[in-house]
Amino acid sequence: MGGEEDTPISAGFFHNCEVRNGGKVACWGGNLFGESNAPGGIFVQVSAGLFHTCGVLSDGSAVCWGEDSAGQSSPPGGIFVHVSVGGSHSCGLHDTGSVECWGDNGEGQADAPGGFFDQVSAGFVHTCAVRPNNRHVKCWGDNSYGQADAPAGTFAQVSAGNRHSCGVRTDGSVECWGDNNAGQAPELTLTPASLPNSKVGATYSQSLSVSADGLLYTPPSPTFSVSTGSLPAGLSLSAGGVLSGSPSSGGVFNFTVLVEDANSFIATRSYTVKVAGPVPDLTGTWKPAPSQTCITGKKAKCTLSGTFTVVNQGGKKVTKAFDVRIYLSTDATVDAGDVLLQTSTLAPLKVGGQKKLSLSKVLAKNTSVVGKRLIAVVDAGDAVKESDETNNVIVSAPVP
Ligand SMILES: [Ca+2]
Ligand SMILES: [Ca+2]
Ligand SMILES: [Ca+2]
Repeated sequence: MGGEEDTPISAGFFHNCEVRNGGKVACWGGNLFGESNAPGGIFVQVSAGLFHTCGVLSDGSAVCWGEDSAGQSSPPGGIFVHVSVGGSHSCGLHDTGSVECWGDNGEGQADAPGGFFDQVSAGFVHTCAVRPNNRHVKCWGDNSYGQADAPAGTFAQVSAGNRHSCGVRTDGSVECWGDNNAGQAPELTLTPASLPNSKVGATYSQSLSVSADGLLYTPPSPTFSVSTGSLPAGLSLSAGGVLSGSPSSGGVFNFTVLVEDANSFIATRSYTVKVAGPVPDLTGTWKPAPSQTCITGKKAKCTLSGTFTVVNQGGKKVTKAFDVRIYLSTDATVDAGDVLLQTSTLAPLKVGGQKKLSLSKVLAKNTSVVGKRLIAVVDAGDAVKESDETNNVIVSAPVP
């Protein structure tokens, strides 16, 4: 059955036959009706079906064995180029170019049309053949699943199956028609349909998978690869379908993933992954360290001085206004007991940009700030998304 006529081995439903060196046919597997009891003789071709087998002898005559309840193993005379065996019927291509079928004709599967063919394939209850002049495929017999509705176009070869048919087009592509529910012509699908975006330095891990629309087909040993485009730098795709790594540069990356299974069925899908570029990172320094200067006499007073420099040490400019709050604290943490001395609103700050904040506070009489600290909170309220939010609280050394 099928398109096996050009190879020495023919796989039937339950048995297999092979033309061996010297033309002897050997069969193995099921033998319920004697379909594996190959006769002697020199064969040039053999075709195994459901419960019967036919072959072409070196003199061009057809010979069949196995079940013959519908006459499927009783070939007509004449010279054959090849034979093809189906469920309960058989067909042969004569050397004249005509196709002749025999056996069960309950669905018209043995009603070969007239005219010339150069290849014939008997399916379970239908038959397909190729016209030599225009390479058109003609099918006849059971069409319950559309298996006899051959598409238009030119074909090099056709193979009739159980409830479907497949043809090799003259451009080399394979097309199948009929019942697609048994997975004989699986359409593979790559999932997910899209991939999440990422940002520079983030950990990335996404698993791709492949499935088939055929209910009975599981793609064996699928192998994933990038067929066009390029992955974000820092990411790689494993053969098992895991896209992982850490993007090292920003940009928009378009690429196509191809998956191929052990039966050479393939699927592709195009993806776009955007990698956000570097972001701002605000921080700062207390330099020089805060100090207290006092004058004595009639106008005795003390002044607390400090200089804080805000810096954007990230890879992207700050475009939003942001607040810097400076507290006076008895310890090294910002908490409810601290005194807010100053709030400064700053914007913008380019990459590498700095802004110096000077603080000068006249202290109330009998107030001591010795041992206390100034704490700057950069981007208080978190107006700016930064690559590092942990360096936004900068504590000064204790005031001497
Ligand atoms: Ca920061
Ligand atoms: Ca505190
Ligand atoms: Ca922030």
